[in-house]
Amino acid sequence: MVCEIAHCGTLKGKKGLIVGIANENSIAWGCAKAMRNEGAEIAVTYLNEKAEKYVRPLADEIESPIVMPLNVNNDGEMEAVYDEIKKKWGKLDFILHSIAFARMEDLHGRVVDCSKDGFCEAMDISVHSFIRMAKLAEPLMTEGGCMLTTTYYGGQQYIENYNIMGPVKASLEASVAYLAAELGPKKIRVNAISPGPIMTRAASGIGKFDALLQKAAAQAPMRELVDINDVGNMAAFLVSDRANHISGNIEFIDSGYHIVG
Ligand code: 0WD
Repeated sequence: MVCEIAHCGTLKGKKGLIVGIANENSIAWGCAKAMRNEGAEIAVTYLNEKAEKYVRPLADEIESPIVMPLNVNNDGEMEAVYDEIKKKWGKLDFILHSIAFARMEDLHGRVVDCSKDGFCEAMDISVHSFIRMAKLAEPLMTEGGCMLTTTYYGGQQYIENYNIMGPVKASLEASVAYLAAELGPKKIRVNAISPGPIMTRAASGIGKFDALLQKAAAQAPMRELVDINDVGNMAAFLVSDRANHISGNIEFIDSGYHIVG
């Protein structure tokens, strides 16, 4: 039983795929909980065998009927997930892409020093995987749908230590606009959520992340950090019919930091 608060089931009957739960601190987990609380059924993936032991108990908690491995680097794994969704559900209402990757030397180095291979790998895992997910979801979203990804303010302006992830997130945000334009006629909405800094495993790879957290807490208009439940509530709203004309947006959820940072 995951429901801690009374809910009105805004996602009752909806079926979604969430990619990017690594553990209970993941942004994707905050989204999964909030969406399940609103009545959605959720397919969950885990990166590999090592990750499975952290992800499977969480998937059980939200009664996920589909729990499968997905490393977007591995040919065929994404297709297998969508095949299973097609077989079990025959349709899909939403997807959440909440993954990113860059090699340590690129994450900690200057953009100007980034290798071609490192650049391509970061773009492939963090951006093109979203495009691939969208392509496979499109035919299953016969009654429209919503596609979400996760970005960061460092894609819009220079943020110290964000390094190669800045250009990567800029590309992800541009992809959101183009996918939204292309899929809009099929009533498929595409948006990105842009949270303020949250301590997660991926975040711990960013240099001086503590300083980023402190700065956000001190300077955001609301003087507060956001957490994965805040992001989850926003995501659950965006995939609901209540958001049915919201598309092509970068939705900040950062206590207002982006207007002062
Ligand atoms: O402050 C933050 N934490 C913010 C994160 C602020 C704004 C945006 N974001 C973004 C991240 O850039 C990312 O796109 O949110 C997304 C989710 O990140 P997260 O929740 O902060 O981090 P985490 O819990 O680590 O989940 C990301 C996961 C990976 O975890 P690990 O810890 O193993 O790096 O992305 C997955 C993996 O589970 N991932 C992959 N999944 C499939 N195939 C792959 C891959 N090749 N590589 C990483």
